[in-house]
Amino acid sequence: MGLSVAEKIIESHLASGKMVPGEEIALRVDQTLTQDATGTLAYLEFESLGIPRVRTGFSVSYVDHNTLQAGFENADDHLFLKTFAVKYGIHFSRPGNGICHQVHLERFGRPGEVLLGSDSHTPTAGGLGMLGIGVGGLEIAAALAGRPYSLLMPEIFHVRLVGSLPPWVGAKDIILFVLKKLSVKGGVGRILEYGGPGVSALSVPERAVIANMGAETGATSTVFPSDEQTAGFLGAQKRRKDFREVKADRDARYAGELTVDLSALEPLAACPHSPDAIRPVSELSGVKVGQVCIGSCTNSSLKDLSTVAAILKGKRVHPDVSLVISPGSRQVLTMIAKSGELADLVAAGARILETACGPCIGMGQAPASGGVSVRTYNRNFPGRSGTGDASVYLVSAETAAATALAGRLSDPRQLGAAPAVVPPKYFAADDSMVLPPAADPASVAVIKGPNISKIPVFDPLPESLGARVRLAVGDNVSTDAIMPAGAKVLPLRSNIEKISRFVFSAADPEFAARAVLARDRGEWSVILAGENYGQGSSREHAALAPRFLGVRAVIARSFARIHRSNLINFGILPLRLPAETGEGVLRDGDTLEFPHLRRETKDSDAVTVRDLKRGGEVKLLLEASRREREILLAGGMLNLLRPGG
Ligand code: MIC
Ligand code: SF4
Repeated sequence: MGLSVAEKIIESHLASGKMVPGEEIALRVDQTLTQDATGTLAYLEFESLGIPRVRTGFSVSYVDHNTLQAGFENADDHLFLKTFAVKYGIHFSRPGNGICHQVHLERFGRPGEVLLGSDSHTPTAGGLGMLGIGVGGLEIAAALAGRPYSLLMPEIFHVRLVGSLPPWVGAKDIILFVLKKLSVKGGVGRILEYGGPGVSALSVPERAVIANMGAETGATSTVFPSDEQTAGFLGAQKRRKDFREVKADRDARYAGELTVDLSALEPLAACPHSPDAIRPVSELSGVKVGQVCIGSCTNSSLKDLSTVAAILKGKRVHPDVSLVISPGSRQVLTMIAKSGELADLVAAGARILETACGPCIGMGQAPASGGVSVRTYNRNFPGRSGTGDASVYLVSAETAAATALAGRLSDPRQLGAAPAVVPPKYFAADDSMVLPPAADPASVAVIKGPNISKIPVFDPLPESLGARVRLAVGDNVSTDAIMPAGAKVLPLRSNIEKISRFVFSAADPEFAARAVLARDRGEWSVILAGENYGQGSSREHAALAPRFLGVRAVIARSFARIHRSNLINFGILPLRLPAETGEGVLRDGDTLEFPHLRRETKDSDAVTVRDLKRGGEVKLLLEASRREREILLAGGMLNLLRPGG
């Protein structure tokens, strides 16, 4: 039987297991990437393993999230990351070099290989025919230690593209359409593999837009074939030698299929507050807009910015709109500077930001109170922009530019003939902002500022547990809601005690204080949730900080993939409430007992919980592999990985 692109990559990296959907497999990892907001923890975790040098083929530590440096914390983190990287054998991409996913696509990704990244948008590399998987920092630490990465074999789901994109309709509109069809949980347990006759016309940066935002469907990854487009892109990046063709066999079989007729697509927008709340832009033209943001790892390539520059050239941004643009990489910024497009953007009234994540993660440019912000980004969860009551719409670069001119959400098709943007023969390839590992590691001292604290050590799972439901939340709770980011909280990423004070702060400002008081009395906490708990970011802080506060279990209807693994890795039980158990059987404030917790975690699919006040017993589902059960019993992965663990 023929194989798909994803299966070919998986088969050639299989360290253990069988390629049967749902079975646990382990993959050899070729490359890793981290960014600063998750990287400090990943490297502190790796450090605690006592291994002198990383064992991966190629690893990069990027700095792109925390570049505001409003206090000493971020600069200290950067210094730690730099000294750590060069000492332990990791490349260091300096702040200013660009957003990890954009730079990795341009400079380091390789078709047919496996990339593990401590950021949920690592699948961006799928635009090159690479299998990129977003994971928590602990998984990176384990990969750096030379361990294969374990996951459940996903189903391979085919997204078949037919026809060709009409003028003014971009790659972003394709993925917004897919999100409309699949929803924010439709990709869970799947790899989305793109194929069909419509693929060949899409350039690598366009494919990367689609692969990037596949993360919003909950998919494990997204892959495109590696073909003539890939060869052309790598050639233009002056690294044709990295090209390898990876195509699906003609008789490849898929677990499911969605056909998208590109010719029938129109400009789309994800409306507040979810990436799957999709509507045609043409129906939203009444919406007045105060801010337009162009950039992020989704739409900040040279193609995107050249398109925006062509649209804005000789025109002025609407007087009620603040237009901010962050180029995705130093390469992109250099090229638009040389071509004069940067001058066109500035002349039109754009505010140019650093090549970094910036407003996408709430690092500056929070919208006005009750404001409407239109962004080319990938997430519009409530509060993520830094303004609790702002409304954020996600659109293509074309729609964003048209909107910046009109002052209201605007269908770019009204602008007349679409600009023709020709890809460059060669990109301005320059890796001088990427520091290689030190030739003499012993001469490098790792520098840790005062905000960089030790990773807390947690106890193993007890025989039985008394706990209270400390918070009840609804469906699709994102990691932004559990552990907010933004300019105030991000600088605390290297200090678990300090950052834990912000856990669930938007839903319940008193949550952390109550949980700590209870923890210190010896009473554990449980979170009660609905479907798709923990969607979004890979930040393991959303598991580690609650665990620090005394959360020992989350009871939900279902979990997002990366967050579920993060919970297990920090010793928090992800327990599912069976479908037949009605609402209200467990409630906020309930006093619970797990009488056989350790025994059941060891080898049972059901975990018993009793409600001590109202009476009654529920069997919760624990669907975990043997490896995951061992981690839970040990009280977290670090207890197993540490020397003597
Ligand atoms: C995000 O987009 O939410 C982030 C910030 O890039 C995160 C990582 C983080 O929280 O540091 C992600 O997507 O994994
Ligand atoms: Fe950065 Fe935003 Fe991309 Fe996350 S989604 S990596 S914050 S640009």
